[in-house]
Amino acid sequence: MTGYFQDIAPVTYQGEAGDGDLAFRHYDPDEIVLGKRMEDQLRFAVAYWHSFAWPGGDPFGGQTFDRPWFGDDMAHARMKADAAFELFRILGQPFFCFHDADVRPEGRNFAENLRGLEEITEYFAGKMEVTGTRLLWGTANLFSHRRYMAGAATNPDPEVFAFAAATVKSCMDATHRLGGQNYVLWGGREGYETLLNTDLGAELDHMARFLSMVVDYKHKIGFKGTILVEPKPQEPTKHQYDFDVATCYGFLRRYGLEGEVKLNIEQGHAFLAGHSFEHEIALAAALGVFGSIDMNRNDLQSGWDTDQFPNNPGEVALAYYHILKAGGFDTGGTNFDARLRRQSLEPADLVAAHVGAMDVCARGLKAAAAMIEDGGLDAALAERYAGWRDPRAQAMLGSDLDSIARRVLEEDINPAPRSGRQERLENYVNRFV
Ligand code: XUL
Ligand code: CO
Repeated sequence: MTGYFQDIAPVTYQGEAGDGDLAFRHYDPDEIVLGKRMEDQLRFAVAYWHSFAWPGGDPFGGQTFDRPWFGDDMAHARMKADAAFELFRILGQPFFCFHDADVRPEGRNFAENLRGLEEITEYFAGKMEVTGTRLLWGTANLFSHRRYMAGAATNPDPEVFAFAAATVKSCMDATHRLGGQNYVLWGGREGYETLLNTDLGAELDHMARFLSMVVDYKHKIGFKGTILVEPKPQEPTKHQYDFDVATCYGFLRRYGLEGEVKLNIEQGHAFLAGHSFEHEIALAAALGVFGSIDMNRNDLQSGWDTDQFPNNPGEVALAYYHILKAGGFDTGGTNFDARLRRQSLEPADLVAAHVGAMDVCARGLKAAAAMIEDGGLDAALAERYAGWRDPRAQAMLGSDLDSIARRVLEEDINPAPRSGRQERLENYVNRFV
């Protein structure tokens, strides 16, 4: 116990009439939503990365947060873990996530990093056993240290590739040891700044070999979780190879990995790629590679990755609508890869950020479930595509341009445009959120 959160009591569900500052008004873990407990539909995870490791800097100023666990040794790493598990107890969310660099001190070489990671892994294992908090995913930070400034798997220096491979092996071992449900790879610096110094084709081949080795190692150690790649179009590098869902899928297909790797889709990254979050989810589901989500949005005006906690029920409702339509989460879940505003200094701010986000997601999930139960969007789709249920339309898909052209002439096919009814559908959605 660090006592960091002092007298903040575990947050409870109080319903919409609840007047507590730190209370759930929509997130009731036991409420049944489409046949499953809400907790099991949403599968919330708290991310170590922003909630405990982020110092509160921006491009114009450094650290604003003054956490007692900021310090680069094992004693501070354990204190950080104590505070993290204290927050997990207050929130009662089922999962957490971490990067290796968030949880152990930065060693002088790989051996020191490994020792720190192994030590904290055992410390986590003890705490997880007592508290019941589980690991949604583990990952390696292959982007913060200066050795990775020109990439990890795509670095022109093979020694960086080797260091990164050893690091990922150690993080997969830790994730496996802790019963992680997934292992994530976000290629923070797998991309380039200028083609003047970049062999793009070689870098893509190296990245694919790296990912294939990850898949091979998963099978070798008997890790049953899902390997997830996280798309992001730019930031930190100008051109990132994992641009969006479509790009990642093309990459996986090209290298024969589409049956082994799924995607962790982040709302803010979808915005950066010029897509809506639900587009990315629906596309991944349609391609059979939907895995998990990072539910943190960007500021729509600032145009960069602000990693805000979600605060718009309408947006998250459409995301969960597509997740539920795709059958819900399997090994994935809802991770808050989100940071506070840098002025939010009080321990209660960190609790409030998660409470609000969990409630926004719960509200969105309930709205999505209600839309599914009502069936209005399904009915509208069925009507819009009704023509394709005609056997002649189906037969056309198996024919050829010659025969289609002949039929258009013979039957004088002359289609009349029909309304897309977008406003009416938007109004329909707003009735549920
Ligand atoms: C960075 C980001 C990462 C990944 C894991 O934009 O989203 O935190 O989620 O490395
Ligand atoms: Co993320």
